[in-house]
Amino acid sequence: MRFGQRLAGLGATLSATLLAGAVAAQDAISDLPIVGAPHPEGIGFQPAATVTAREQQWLDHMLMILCAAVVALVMVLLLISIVRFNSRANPTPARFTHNTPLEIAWTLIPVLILVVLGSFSLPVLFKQEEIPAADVHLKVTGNQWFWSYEYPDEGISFDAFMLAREDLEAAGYTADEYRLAADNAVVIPVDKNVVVDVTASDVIHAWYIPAFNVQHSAVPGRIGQLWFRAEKEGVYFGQCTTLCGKDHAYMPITVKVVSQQVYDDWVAQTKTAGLGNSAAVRVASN
Ligand SMILES: [Cu+2]
Repeated sequence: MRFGQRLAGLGATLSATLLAGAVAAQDAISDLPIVGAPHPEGIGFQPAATVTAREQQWLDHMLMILCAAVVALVMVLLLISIVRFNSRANPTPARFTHNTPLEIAWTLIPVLILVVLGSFSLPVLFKQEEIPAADVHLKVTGNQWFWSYEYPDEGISFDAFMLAREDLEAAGYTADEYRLAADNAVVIPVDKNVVVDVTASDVIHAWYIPAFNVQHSAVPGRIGQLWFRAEKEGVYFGQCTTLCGKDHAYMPITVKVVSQQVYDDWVAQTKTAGLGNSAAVRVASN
């Protein structure tokens, strides 16, 4: 009897500790700031949250400057031609057909521009394509119209459906995050290499997180790979970016980047308790 009581007491203490740990992990996950989200009337990139995103954004800005310079040069040459060589200003036009130095110049300068473009863009492209050793391995499957996630090394799997408007507040989101927030978020540790296998179960989808600048088609029967290393804790939103049917706009992606400790707690908690889905959303989605 006494032993039984002790055992019961020990069990209660253990479950209270586990519960407290689970609640702490849940609080740490739901208190994160929203970092990667679109803004009304925003036209630029979301703040880069990975090295590859920063490099790609830098490349984009550099290319914009280069393109603007080329456009400006062509416009100036056009204007000079219009003003100086119109029929009134220049009634007897020159009749030569070749100018060797000029032809060499307009061949070499574009070649030089292309070499500059290639020398900057190829390393960025290769860095994105060379998949490093994974600290966390994630498998993503696109479905009509929700995402399934699997952490093969941890034995965790769950589905993620879009949160209905009325469920946003309870899940820690505001009305602005409607169609961005999913009922279950992908949780990953900060400053760790996350390697993602991307596939689909029915039609082609695409997994895209703007702040990480990662995007990959999810093709049934094929596995694509991408990787990222998020530098800042917070919530990041993404979307399916391949038109995949009538509810394509209603399968958002929510990624939560947390500390290693919170991630470990989340893994332990999810392994034992699992993750459910919002029933209302599931019915609405099907
Ligand atoms: Cu889609």
